[in-house]
Amino acid sequence: MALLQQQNYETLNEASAAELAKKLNLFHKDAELTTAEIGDGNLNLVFRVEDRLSGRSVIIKQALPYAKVVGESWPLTLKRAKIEADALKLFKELAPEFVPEVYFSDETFAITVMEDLSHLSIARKGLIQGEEYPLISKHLGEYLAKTLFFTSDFGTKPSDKKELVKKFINPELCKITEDLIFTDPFFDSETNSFEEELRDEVKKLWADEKVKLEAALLKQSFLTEAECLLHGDLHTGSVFASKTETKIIDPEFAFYGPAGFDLGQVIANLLFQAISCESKQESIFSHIRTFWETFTAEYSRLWADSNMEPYSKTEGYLEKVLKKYFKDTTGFAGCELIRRTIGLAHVADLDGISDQSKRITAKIKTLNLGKKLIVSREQIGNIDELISNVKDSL
Ligand code: SR1
Ligand code: MG
Repeated sequence: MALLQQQNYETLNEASAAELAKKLNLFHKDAELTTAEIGDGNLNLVFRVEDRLSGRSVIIKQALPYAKVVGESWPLTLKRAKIEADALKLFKELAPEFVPEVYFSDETFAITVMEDLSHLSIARKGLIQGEEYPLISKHLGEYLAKTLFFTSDFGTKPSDKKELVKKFINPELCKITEDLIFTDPFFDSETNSFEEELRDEVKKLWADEKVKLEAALLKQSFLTEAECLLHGDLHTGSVFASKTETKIIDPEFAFYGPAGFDLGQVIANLLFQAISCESKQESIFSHIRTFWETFTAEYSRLWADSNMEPYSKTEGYLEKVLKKYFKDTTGFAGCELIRRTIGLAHVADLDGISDQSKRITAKIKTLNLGKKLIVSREQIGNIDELISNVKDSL
Protein backbone atom coordinates (compact mmCIF):
# COMPACT_ATOMS: atom_id res chain seq x y z
CA MET A 1 0.00 0.00 0.00
CA ALA A 2 1.50 3.32 -1.04
CA LEU A 3 0.68 5.86 1.59
CA LEU A 4 -0.89 9.22 0.88
CA GLN A 5 -1.16 8.17 -2.81
CA GLN A 6 2.59 8.62 -3.23
CA GLN A 7 5.03 6.05 -4.52
CA ASN A 8 8.20 7.53 -3.05
CA TYR A 9 9.54 7.94 0.43
CA GLU A 10 9.01 11.32 1.99
CA THR A 11 9.88 12.41 5.51
CA LEU A 12 6.80 12.87 7.67
CA ASN A 13 6.11 16.02 9.64
CA GLU A 14 3.55 16.59 12.39
CA ALA A 15 0.80 17.49 9.91
CA SER A 16 1.38 14.58 7.53
CA ALA A 17 1.71 12.15 10.47
CA ALA A 18 -1.76 13.21 11.68
CA GLU A 19 -3.12 12.97 8.13
CA LEU A 20 -1.72 9.45 7.85
CA ALA A 21 -3.29 8.37 11.14
CA LYS A 22 -6.67 9.61 9.86
CA LYS A 23 -6.28 7.84 6.50
CA LEU A 24 -5.53 4.61 8.29
CA ASN A 25 -8.83 4.96 10.20
CA LEU A 26 -7.02 4.73 13.49
CA PHE A 27 -9.29 7.41 14.95
CA HIS A 28 -12.94 8.39 14.80
CA LYS A 29 -13.75 10.66 11.84
CA ASP A 30 -14.47 13.55 14.22
CA ALA A 31 -11.23 13.11 16.16
CA GLU A 32 -9.26 16.25 17.00
CA LEU A 33 -5.69 15.17 16.52
CA THR A 34 -2.61 16.72 18.05
CA THR A 35 0.83 15.48 17.02
CA ALA A 36 4.28 15.86 18.53
CA GLU A 37 7.64 14.56 17.35
CA ILE A 38 9.09 12.88 20.44
CA GLY A 39 12.03 10.86 19.06
CA ASP A 40 15.15 11.08 21.17
CA GLY A 41 17.03 8.06 19.84
CA ASN A 42 19.96 7.97 17.46
CA LEU A 43 18.20 7.04 14.24
CA ASN A 44 14.49 7.71 13.70
CA LEU A 45 11.57 10.12 13.80
CA VAL A 46 8.85 9.23 16.32
CA PHE A 47 5.46 10.97 16.28
CA ARG A 48 2.81 10.67 18.96
CA VAL A 49 -0.66 11.32 17.58
CA GLU A 50 -3.46 11.84 20.09
CA ASP A 51 -7.17 12.49 19.79
CA ARG A 52 -7.99 15.29 22.24
CA LEU A 53 -11.58 14.09 22.49
CA SER A 54 -11.14 10.41 23.26
CA GLY A 55 -7.59 10.51 24.67
CA ARG A 56 -6.70 7.64 22.32
CA SER A 57 -3.16 7.82 20.90
CA VAL A 58 -0.77 5.97 18.60
CA ILE A 59 2.93 6.13 17.77
CA ILE A 60 4.16 6.55 14.20
CA LYS A 61 7.81 5.73 13.81
CA GLN A 62 9.64 6.55 10.61
CA ALA A 63 13.16 5.57 9.67
CA LEU A 64 15.27 8.39 8.24
CA PRO A 65 17.58 7.59 5.31
CA TYR A 66 20.56 8.53 7.46
CA ALA A 67 21.72 8.15 11.08
CA LYS A 68 20.15 11.07 12.96
CA VAL A 69 22.91 10.97 15.60
CA VAL A 70 25.54 11.87 12.97
CA GLY A 71 23.56 13.54 10.18
CA GLU A 72 23.00 13.12 6.44
CA SER A 73 26.68 12.29 5.90
CA TRP A 74 25.93 8.79 7.31
CA PRO A 75 23.36 7.23 4.93
CA LEU A 76 21.41 4.32 6.35
CA THR A 77 19.05 1.81 4.77
CA LEU A 78 15.29 2.36 5.11
CA LYS A 79 14.87 -1.42 5.03
CA ARG A 80 15.48 -1.39 8.77
CA ALA A 81 11.90 -0.19 9.27
CA LYS A 82 10.58 -3.42 7.72
CA ILE A 83 13.00 -5.48 9.79
CA GLU A 84 11.78 -3.68 12.92
CA ALA A 85 8.08 -4.11 12.10
CA ASP A 86 8.56 -7.79 11.21
CA ALA A 87 10.59 -8.41 14.37
CA LEU A 88 7.99 -6.67 16.55
CA LYS A 89 5.24 -8.82 15.03
CA LEU A 90 7.19 -12.04 15.57
CA PHE A 91 8.30 -11.15 19.10
CA LYS A 92 4.70 -10.18 19.89
CA GLU A 93 3.63 -13.73 18.96
CA LEU A 94 6.35 -15.27 21.11
CA ALA A 95 6.20 -13.01 24.17
CA PRO A 96 2.93 -11.03 23.85
CA GLU A 97 2.98 -9.38 27.27
CA PHE A 98 6.34 -7.70 26.62
CA VAL A 99 5.94 -6.29 23.10
CA PRO A 100 3.80 -3.40 21.77
CA GLU A 101 1.18 -4.09 19.13
CA VAL A 102 1.89 -3.05 15.53
CA TYR A 103 -1.22 -1.60 13.83
CA PHE A 104 0.27 -0.92 10.43
CA SER A 105 3.60 -0.87 8.60
CA ASP A 106 4.72 0.33 5.17
CA GLU A 107 8.05 -0.51 3.62
CA THR A 108 8.15 2.33 1.07
CA PHE A 109 7.57 4.99 3.69
CA ALA A 110 9.66 3.13 6.28
CA ILE A 111 6.82 3.54 8.75
CA THR A 112 5.58 1.50 11.68
CA VAL A 113 2.39 2.52 13.45
CA MET A 114 2.13 1.01 16.90
CA GLU A 115 0.70 1.04 20.37
CA ASP A 116 1.49 4.16 22.37
CA LEU A 117 3.38 3.28 25.55
CA SER A 118 3.41 6.79 27.02
CA HIS A 119 1.97 5.52 30.30
CA LEU A 120 5.39 3.88 30.80
CA SER A 121 8.87 5.42 31.03
CA ILE A 122 12.01 4.67 29.10
CA ALA A 123 13.86 2.50 31.62
CA ARG A 124 17.21 4.25 31.20
CA LYS A 125 15.70 7.66 31.97
CA GLY A 126 13.59 6.34 34.83
CA LEU A 127 16.50 4.49 36.44
CA ILE A 128 18.70 7.58 36.22
CA GLN A 129 15.95 9.59 37.93
CA GLY A 130 15.77 7.02 40.73
CA GLU A 131 12.62 5.20 39.62
CA GLU A 132 12.37 1.56 40.65
CA TYR A 133 11.07 -1.16 38.39
CA PRO A 134 10.82 -4.23 40.62
CA LEU A 135 9.76 -6.59 37.81
CA ILE A 136 11.95 -5.38 34.96
CA SER A 137 14.68 -8.02 35.37
CA LYS A 138 12.21 -10.90 35.67
CA HIS A 139 10.33 -9.65 32.62
CA LEU A 140 13.50 -9.22 30.55
CA GLY A 141 14.59 -12.75 31.52
CA GLU A 142 11.23 -14.18 30.45
CA TYR A 143 11.15 -12.16 27.24
CA LEU A 144 14.62 -13.31 26.19
CA ALA A 145 14.03 -16.94 27.15
CA LYS A 146 10.98 -17.01 24.87
CA THR A 147 12.31 -15.04 21.91
CA LEU A 148 15.75 -16.67 21.92
CA PHE A 149 14.42 -20.22 22.41
CA PHE A 150 11.54 -20.14 19.92
CA THR A 151 13.61 -18.63 17.12
CA SER A 152 16.47 -21.13 17.56
CA ASP A 153 16.87 -24.59 16.09
CA PHE A 154 15.63 -25.92 19.43
CA GLY A 155 12.27 -24.16 19.32
CA THR A 156 11.53 -24.02 15.61
CA LYS A 157 12.06 -26.45 12.73
CA PRO A 158 15.53 -25.92 11.21
CA SER A 159 13.96 -25.37 7.76
CA ASP A 160 11.63 -22.66 9.17
CA LYS A 161 14.53 -21.15 11.05
CA LYS A 162 16.47 -20.84 7.79
CA GLU A 163 13.54 -18.89 6.29
CA LEU A 164 13.72 -16.54 9.28
CA VAL A 165 17.49 -16.17 8.91
CA LYS A 166 16.83 -15.06 5.32
CA LYS A 167 14.03 -12.68 6.30
CA PHE A 168 16.17 -10.97 8.92
CA ILE A 169 19.40 -10.50 6.97
CA ASN A 170 20.31 -7.00 8.18
CA PRO A 171 23.80 -6.21 6.85
CA GLU A 172 23.85 -2.43 7.28
CA LEU A 173 22.71 -2.39 10.88
CA CYS A 174 24.95 -5.34 11.71
CA LYS A 175 27.83 -3.34 10.25
CA ILE A 176 27.09 -0.52 12.70
CA THR A 177 27.44 -3.02 15.56
CA GLU A 178 30.49 -4.70 14.04
CA ASP A 179 32.18 -1.29 13.76
CA LEU A 180 30.89 0.60 16.80
CA ILE A 181 30.92 -2.23 19.34
CA PHE A 182 33.50 -4.73 18.17
CA THR A 183 36.09 -2.76 16.20
CA ASP A 184 36.37 1.02 16.55
CA PRO A 185 36.71 1.27 20.37
CA PHE A 186 39.69 -1.11 20.24
CA PHE A 187 41.56 1.04 17.69
CA ASP A 188 42.34 4.73 17.27
CA SER A 189 39.25 5.22 15.07
CA GLU A 190 37.64 8.51 14.05
CA THR A 191 34.24 7.48 15.42
CA ASN A 192 35.54 7.23 18.99
CA SER A 193 34.62 9.97 21.42
CA PHE A 194 36.00 10.37 24.93
CA GLU A 195 37.32 12.96 27.37
CA GLU A 196 41.02 13.83 27.09
CA GLU A 197 41.43 12.67 30.71
CA LEU A 198 40.75 9.12 29.52
CA ARG A 199 43.37 9.11 26.78
CA ASP A 200 46.04 7.25 28.77
CA GLU A 201 43.55 4.50 29.73
CA VAL A 202 42.28 4.29 26.17
CA LYS A 203 45.81 4.03 24.80
CA LYS A 204 46.42 1.12 27.19
CA LEU A 205 43.34 -0.58 25.73
CA TRP A 206 44.48 -0.02 22.15
CA ALA A 207 47.85 -1.58 23.04
CA ASP A 208 46.39 -4.57 24.91
CA GLU A 209 46.82 -7.51 22.56
CA LYS A 210 45.19 -9.92 24.99
CA VAL A 211 41.96 -7.90 25.12
CA LYS A 212 42.05 -7.31 21.38
CA LEU A 213 42.38 -11.01 20.62
CA GLU A 214 39.34 -11.79 22.79
CA ALA A 215 37.38 -8.87 21.26
CA ALA A 216 38.23 -10.28 17.83
CA LEU A 217 36.84 -13.68 18.86
CA LEU A 218 33.64 -12.09 20.18
CA LYS A 219 33.29 -10.17 16.91
CA GLN A 220 33.77 -13.44 15.02
CA SER A 221 31.00 -15.00 17.09
CA PHE A 222 28.70 -12.04 16.29
CA LEU A 223 29.53 -12.37 12.59
CA THR A 224 29.07 -16.11 12.26
CA GLU A 225 26.88 -17.72 14.95
CA ALA A 226 23.27 -17.64 13.75
CA GLU A 227 21.82 -19.14 16.93
CA CYS A 228 18.57 -17.22 17.26
CA LEU A 229 16.77 -14.02 16.28
CA LEU A 230 18.21 -11.24 18.37
CA HIS A 231 16.67 -7.92 19.25
CA GLY A 232 20.13 -6.63 18.45
CA ASP A 233 20.09 -3.39 20.48
CA LEU A 234 18.64 -4.36 23.85
CA HIS A 235 19.89 -1.54 26.05
CA THR A 236 17.72 0.15 28.68
CA GLY A 237 16.73 2.82 26.15
CA SER A 238 14.91 0.07 24.23
CA VAL A 239 12.79 -0.82 27.26
CA PHE A 240 9.63 0.89 28.47
CA ALA A 241 8.79 0.14 32.09
CA SER A 242 6.60 0.85 35.09
CA LYS A 243 6.36 -0.89 38.45
CA THR A 244 4.22 -3.60 36.89
CA GLU A 245 4.83 -3.59 33.12
CA THR A 246 7.79 -3.99 30.78
CA LYS A 247 7.71 -3.57 26.99
CA ILE A 248 10.63 -4.06 24.65
CA ILE A 249 10.78 -1.75 21.62
CA ASP A 250 13.07 -0.80 18.72
CA PRO A 251 14.32 -4.14 17.30
CA GLU A 252 15.60 -2.53 14.09
CA PHE A 253 18.98 -4.23 14.62
CA ALA A 254 17.30 -7.66 14.68
CA PHE A 255 19.20 -10.46 12.94
CA TYR A 256 20.28 -14.05 13.57
CA GLY A 257 23.22 -14.01 15.94
CA PRO A 258 24.57 -15.41 19.21
CA ALA A 259 22.09 -15.45 22.13
CA GLY A 260 24.65 -13.97 24.50
CA PHE A 261 24.64 -10.69 22.59
CA ASP A 262 21.13 -9.66 23.75
CA LEU A 263 21.74 -11.11 27.22
CA GLY A 264 25.05 -9.28 27.57
CA GLN A 265 23.57 -5.94 26.49
CA VAL A 266 20.93 -6.18 29.20
CA ILE A 267 23.52 -6.91 31.87
CA ALA A 268 25.95 -4.20 30.71
CA ASN A 269 23.25 -1.55 30.60
CA LEU A 270 22.12 -2.43 34.12
CA LEU A 271 25.75 -2.23 35.19
CA PHE A 272 26.00 1.39 34.03
CA GLN A 273 23.56 2.19 36.83
CA ALA A 274 25.64 0.32 39.42
CA ILE A 275 28.81 2.06 38.25
CA SER A 276 27.30 5.55 38.18
CA CYS A 277 25.47 5.39 41.51
CA GLU A 278 26.94 3.60 44.52
CA SER A 279 23.70 3.56 46.50
CA LYS A 280 21.99 1.55 43.74
CA GLN A 281 24.61 -1.17 43.51
CA GLU A 282 22.93 -3.86 45.62
CA SER A 283 19.60 -3.33 43.89
CA ILE A 284 21.21 -3.56 40.45
CA PHE A 285 23.14 -6.70 41.41
CA SER A 286 19.90 -8.23 42.58
CA HIS A 287 18.27 -7.32 39.23
CA ILE A 288 21.16 -8.89 37.33
CA ARG A 289 20.86 -12.08 39.39
CA THR A 290 17.08 -12.20 38.92
CA PHE A 291 17.48 -11.54 35.19
CA TRP A 292 19.89 -14.43 34.70
CA GLU A 293 18.05 -16.84 37.01
CA THR A 294 14.71 -16.10 35.35
CA PHE A 295 16.24 -16.51 31.91
CA THR A 296 17.79 -19.88 32.72
CA ALA A 297 14.71 -21.20 34.57
CA GLU A 298 12.33 -20.20 31.78
CA TYR A 299 14.71 -21.36 29.04
CA SER A 300 15.12 -24.73 30.80
CA ARG A 301 11.33 -25.07 31.08
CA LEU A 302 10.91 -24.37 27.36
CA TRP A 303 13.73 -26.81 26.60
CA ALA A 304 11.98 -29.56 28.58
CA ASP A 305 8.52 -28.85 27.15
CA SER A 306 9.10 -27.71 23.58
CA ASN A 307 12.53 -28.71 22.31
CA MET A 308 12.21 -30.43 18.91
CA GLU A 309 15.83 -31.55 18.68
CA PRO A 310 16.18 -35.34 19.18
CA TYR A 311 19.34 -34.76 21.23
CA SER A 312 17.56 -32.43 23.66
CA LYS A 313 17.09 -35.10 26.35
CA THR A 314 20.74 -36.09 26.17
CA GLU A 315 22.24 -35.62 29.59
CA GLY A 316 24.32 -32.47 29.88
CA TYR A 317 23.20 -30.87 26.59
CA LEU A 318 21.08 -28.06 28.11
CA GLU A 319 23.81 -27.33 30.68
CA LYS A 320 26.43 -27.03 27.88
CA VAL A 321 24.20 -24.66 25.92
CA LEU A 322 23.52 -22.45 28.96
CA LYS A 323 27.20 -22.45 29.87
CA LYS A 324 28.10 -21.28 26.39
CA TYR A 325 25.42 -18.57 26.51
CA PHE A 326 26.76 -17.39 29.87
CA LYS A 327 30.33 -17.17 28.65
CA ASP A 328 29.23 -15.21 25.57
CA THR A 329 26.98 -13.00 27.68
CA THR A 330 29.91 -12.05 29.90
CA GLY A 331 32.16 -11.19 26.96
CA PHE A 332 29.50 -9.23 25.05
CA ALA A 333 28.63 -7.30 28.21
CA GLY A 334 32.31 -6.31 28.42
CA CYS A 335 32.27 -5.02 24.82
CA GLU A 336 29.11 -2.98 25.48
CA LEU A 337 30.67 -1.43 28.60
CA ILE A 338 33.69 -0.31 26.62
CA ARG A 339 31.93 1.02 23.55
CA ARG A 340 29.41 3.10 25.53
CA THR A 341 32.34 4.71 27.37
CA ILE A 342 34.72 5.62 24.53
CA GLY A 343 32.86 4.84 21.29
CA LEU A 344 30.41 6.86 19.22
CA ALA A 345 27.16 6.32 21.13
CA HIS A 346 27.38 6.97 24.86
CA VAL A 347 24.90 6.45 27.70
CA ALA A 348 23.36 9.16 29.87
CA ASP A 349 24.06 7.04 32.99
CA LEU A 350 27.78 7.87 32.64
CA ASP A 351 27.78 11.10 30.64
CA GLY A 352 25.22 12.57 33.03
CA ILE A 353 27.59 12.44 36.03
CA SER A 354 28.09 16.18 36.35
CA ASP A 355 31.15 16.10 38.62
CA GLN A 356 34.04 15.81 36.15
CA SER A 357 36.39 13.81 38.36
CA LYS A 358 33.64 11.40 39.45
CA ARG A 359 32.64 10.93 35.82
CA ILE A 360 36.20 10.14 34.74
CA THR A 361 36.64 7.75 37.67
CA ALA A 362 33.38 5.97 36.75
CA LYS A 363 34.47 5.70 33.13
CA ILE A 364 37.87 4.26 34.06
CA LYS A 365 36.10 1.67 36.20
CA THR A 366 33.80 0.85 33.30
CA LEU A 367 36.73 0.38 30.93
CA ASN A 368 38.57 -1.87 33.37
CA LEU A 369 35.47 -3.92 34.10
CA GLY A 370 34.78 -4.24 30.38
CA LYS A 371 38.30 -5.55 29.76
CA LYS A 372 38.02 -7.97 32.67
CA LEU A 373 34.71 -9.43 31.46
CA ILE A 374 36.12 -9.88 27.96
CA VAL A 375 39.34 -11.65 28.96
CA SER A 376 38.04 -13.63 31.95
CA ARG A 377 34.80 -14.91 30.44
CA GLU A 378 36.06 -18.53 30.37
CA GLN A 379 36.86 -18.37 34.11
CA ILE A 380 33.72 -16.58 35.34
CA GLY A 381 31.53 -19.63 35.81
CA ASN A 382 28.18 -18.33 37.04
CA ILE A 383 26.18 -15.22 37.84
CA ASP A 384 27.48 -14.94 41.44
CA GLU A 385 31.05 -15.02 40.19
CA LEU A 386 30.20 -12.38 37.61
CA ILE A 387 28.72 -10.14 40.29
CA SER A 388 31.70 -10.62 42.60
CA ASN A 389 34.04 -9.70 39.72
CA VAL A 390 31.98 -6.56 39.20
CA LYS A 391 32.14 -5.73 42.92
CA ASP A 392 35.93 -6.09 42.88
CA SER A 393 36.11 -3.55 40.04
CA LEU A 394 33.94 -0.85 41.65
C1 SR1 B 1 24.73 5.21 14.57
S1 SR1 B 1 23.76 4.30 15.64
C2 SR1 B 1 24.56 4.28 17.18
C3 SR1 B 1 23.95 3.36 18.15
O1 SR1 B 1 22.59 3.69 18.35
C4 SR1 B 1 21.79 2.51 18.30
O2 SR1 B 1 20.81 2.53 19.28
C5 SR1 B 1 22.76 1.37 18.46
O3 SR1 B 1 23.04 1.09 19.81
C6 SR1 B 1 23.94 1.90 17.73
O4 SR1 B 1 25.13 1.21 18.03
MG1 MG C 1 17.17 2.01 19.02
